[in-house]
Amino acid sequence: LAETGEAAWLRYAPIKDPHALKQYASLPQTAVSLDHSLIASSAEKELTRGIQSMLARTLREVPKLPNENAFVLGTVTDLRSRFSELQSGQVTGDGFWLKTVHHRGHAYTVIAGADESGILYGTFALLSRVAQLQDVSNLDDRETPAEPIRWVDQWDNLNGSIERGYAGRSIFFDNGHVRADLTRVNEYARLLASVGINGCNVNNVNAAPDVLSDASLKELARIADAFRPWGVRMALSVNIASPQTVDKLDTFDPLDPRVQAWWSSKADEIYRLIPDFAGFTVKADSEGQLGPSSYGRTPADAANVLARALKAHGGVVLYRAFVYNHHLDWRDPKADRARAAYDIFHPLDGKFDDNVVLQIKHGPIDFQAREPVSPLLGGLEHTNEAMEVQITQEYTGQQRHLCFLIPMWKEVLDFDLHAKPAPTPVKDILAGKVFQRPLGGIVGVANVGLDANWLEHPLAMANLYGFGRLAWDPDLSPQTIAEEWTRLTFGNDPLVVQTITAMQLASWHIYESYTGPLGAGTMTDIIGVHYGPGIESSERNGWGQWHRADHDGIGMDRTVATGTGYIGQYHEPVAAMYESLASCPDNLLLFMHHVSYTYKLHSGKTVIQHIYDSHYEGAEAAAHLITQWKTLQGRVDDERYKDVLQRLIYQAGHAIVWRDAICEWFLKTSGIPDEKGRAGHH
Ligand code: GCW
Repeated sequence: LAETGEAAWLRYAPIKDPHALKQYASLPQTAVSLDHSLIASSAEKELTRGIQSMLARTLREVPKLPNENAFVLGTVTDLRSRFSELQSGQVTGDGFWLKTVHHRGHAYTVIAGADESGILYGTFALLSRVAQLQDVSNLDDRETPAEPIRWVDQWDNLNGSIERGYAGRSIFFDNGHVRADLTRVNEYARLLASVGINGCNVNNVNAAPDVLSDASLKELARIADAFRPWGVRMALSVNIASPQTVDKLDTFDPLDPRVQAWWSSKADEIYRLIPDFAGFTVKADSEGQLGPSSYGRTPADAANVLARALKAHGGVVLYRAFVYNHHLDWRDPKADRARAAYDIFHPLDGKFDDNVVLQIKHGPIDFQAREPVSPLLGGLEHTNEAMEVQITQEYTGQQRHLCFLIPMWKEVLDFDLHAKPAPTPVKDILAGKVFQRPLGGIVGVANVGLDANWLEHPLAMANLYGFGRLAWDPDLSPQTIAEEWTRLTFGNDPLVVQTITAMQLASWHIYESYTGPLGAGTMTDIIGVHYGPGIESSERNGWGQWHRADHDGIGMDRTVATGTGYIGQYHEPVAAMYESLASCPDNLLLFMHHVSYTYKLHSGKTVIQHIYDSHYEGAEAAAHLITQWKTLQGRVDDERYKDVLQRLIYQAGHAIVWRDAICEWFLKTSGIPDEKGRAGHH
């Protein structure tokens, strides 16, 4: 398994380096878990498995604290009574404390969790350090996750297909049913747990109504069973019309008492089958899904009914703010899809119950290669928030192009929305620190599939890994995350670590350069697959992903002065920065303003010349990825070497297709030649 993709970053490759082996020789030979929960027992088994695989040593698992060096697993509360070293020091949430404790002449490597999950997370953290050849002989590390909601969503359909999934069929469903064999589901939960993810919504947000039928809930409970040993709680996407579609009520009006009673008894039924059920995700009044607007009710009315049904059981509702009119009038210069989430949800601030969380996409449109931070993230003071990001690369190359998204998410997490006079970066808002919210977090749409690599491209797994790491600790740097992932996935050879890290860190910028300029959006096919160049497809239709490029200029005027007014949804001084051409950053210029092709950027180039240059540079940089990868021949196993190589060759070719499609289109449309004479000469 170690060489195949299935193991992902949990390869636990045998450590051969003599110096490292010596360093670990003094690690205990014995392990004891003083906690007897299911999750702690997974932790103990994982520890044994990892040590066996990396150090070829079989741990003796004993029932009581032994009179010899040992790994000791337990909750902080339990272990405090035994080890005075753990008396002071706080660990909360699902956090852990790794500590080397000297007691009665023995050295104990203590893995203490704030709760059972913390024991498991601490175990994975310790094994990760060994895999990265770090010193673990004198530990004293306390970690607490930044936020309570660290979920992945899967857009899996019950027929086994996955909406915007690029790595094969569903690991959960086939042919209308939960699969008989859930081995991969168990493996997936283990991977998720290893980076601290504690929830997984398993079905498409475009939810099939019969998900909540009695028969399907019984099947779904098996998935929750497979998740449970890893502390991953299952959530479900629900269709707001379910009372009508599942049980033939003549209404799904959230304010109708019969509808409310229906949701409560449904919740009771779910918790009888799945005691640790996490909650519901709701996509309503969006892209054809029914919603409360059918009865003139608000999203808060709908969310609260579900929330009240789940509350006594400890469940939450993640209500998606991705609500917009996809039949906008493209002739109307004031129409603007980017405004929708804020316009709809800002007025409802304070109307949602405490176990409702608004799930807000990180940008105001839809996971483009470049977007500003959603102003709604800074526009709610009395509402819990979770930010939604997309691990599956819908608009960012569909796992056929390398695009490491951690730097993008990190920019968003660090962005100060100035929601208060003191700094209010998005990460603090999500953590509930800015407005003292009880809940909050981050949700990544993962869409792994049955493909052996989970995400198809071996290097794409860094996005899933990094998502979990950032959800746990948004202060980690993209560089650290890329290095960790590379060491765990490809080993500790310094050239391998350096090269893959450099490739990953450059990849988003490279992809952005050959696909879409200056914040105009990814110039892809908008109507169907969202793949490959499709410059005109975003225009003259109601989807609202317009760039408005014509003969004279390009860009959406979103200013308050002359445009759609979108910029007014930001607090000052963010609004002023975007409103003025003088201070608007180049990389978002065309998102915020409509300018002529000859407009001069801060960089000194004209917009049109920037379009030509960036696309040529991007395609060249994509070709350079191949050169970089080739330096690793013989240093990574052949199978993955060849696999990645052929994908990079494809990407470089497709980057040329993108470059030429975009440059030729702008050449024809603007009539302004490329001053370097390249565009139009292929
Ligand atoms: O990005 C768009 C996708 C849809 C998706 C929708 C959403 C699940 O193209 O496929 O539907 O967003 O997030 O709801």
